Amino acid sequence: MQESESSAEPSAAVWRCGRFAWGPQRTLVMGILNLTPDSFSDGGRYPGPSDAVAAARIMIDDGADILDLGAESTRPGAAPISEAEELDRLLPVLEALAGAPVALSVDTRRPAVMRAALAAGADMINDVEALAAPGAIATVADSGCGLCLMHMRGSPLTMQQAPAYREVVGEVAGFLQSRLGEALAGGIADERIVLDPGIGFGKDLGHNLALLHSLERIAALGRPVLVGASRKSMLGALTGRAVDERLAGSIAVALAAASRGARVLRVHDVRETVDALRVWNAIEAGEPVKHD
Ligand code: HH2
Repeated sequence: MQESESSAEPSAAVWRCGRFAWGPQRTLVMGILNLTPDSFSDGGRYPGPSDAVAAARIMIDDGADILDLGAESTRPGAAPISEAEELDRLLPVLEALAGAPVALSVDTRRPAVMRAALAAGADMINDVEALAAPGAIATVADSGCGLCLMHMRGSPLTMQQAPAYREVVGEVAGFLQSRLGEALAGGIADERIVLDPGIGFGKDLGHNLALLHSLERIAALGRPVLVGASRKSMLGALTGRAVDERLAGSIAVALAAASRGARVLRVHDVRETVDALRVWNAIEAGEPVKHD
């Protein structure tokens, strides 16, 4: 296991993720690698596995800590694909990247895909359904993989149809606490888990802003928090910019999230986010921060 940071941390502060373990000293960057024809921002960008692997290598050079491979779009309105199709898109790329010097995460909701991904060398499972599928918890329990439990209201097909909450932060925190409890009861060590409020998953602009504003309440659940807001429609609503013009907005939300305790940022623009975090981290520390 590569200990990227000091192992003298209290255990609640450590996040164990397959071959890696990180303390809270610096915010981690997760680069998005969508192997889909229809993702909202980068769908269809990589015609074949070798194109995706080349893009992954660039993100690694740019300073990503984690790569998140997604073979099924979960954008609002996206229809599910078959398990065979998901595996066909995912495995050639994952196998080509096995052993890479970054954690390899797989964004999936299906236990069979989780199992195949772990066998092919994945360090992490990122599940937008927080391991709700029957058998999902048992599938990952015995591995040492990192796990992201995310909040979503409804399914990608329907989630943006008038989402409503009484008090969005409390409800999202309550959901994540309950899924964390289920995972622990299923034999998963808490130090493997990160929690994600699920920006844009069954939330309108007000809900997303409330969650980001009060991110500390999610962090108060005691696990590292992951935030994925890169290029999302909330940034379009705030700036009027098209998807491919949301870099500045994405950096702003990344730094705001980091300043409120996010430990992992899921982003399309790795190089720019890493640069922004290096500057922000150094100012927070009052001195340059070592980057390994
Ligand atoms: N957002 C997307 C997909 N997976 N996983 C986590 N943990 N958090 C997120 O916010 C999140 C996620 C949607 O973004 P993207 O992958 O860019 O698009 P698509 O779902 O269309 O592939």
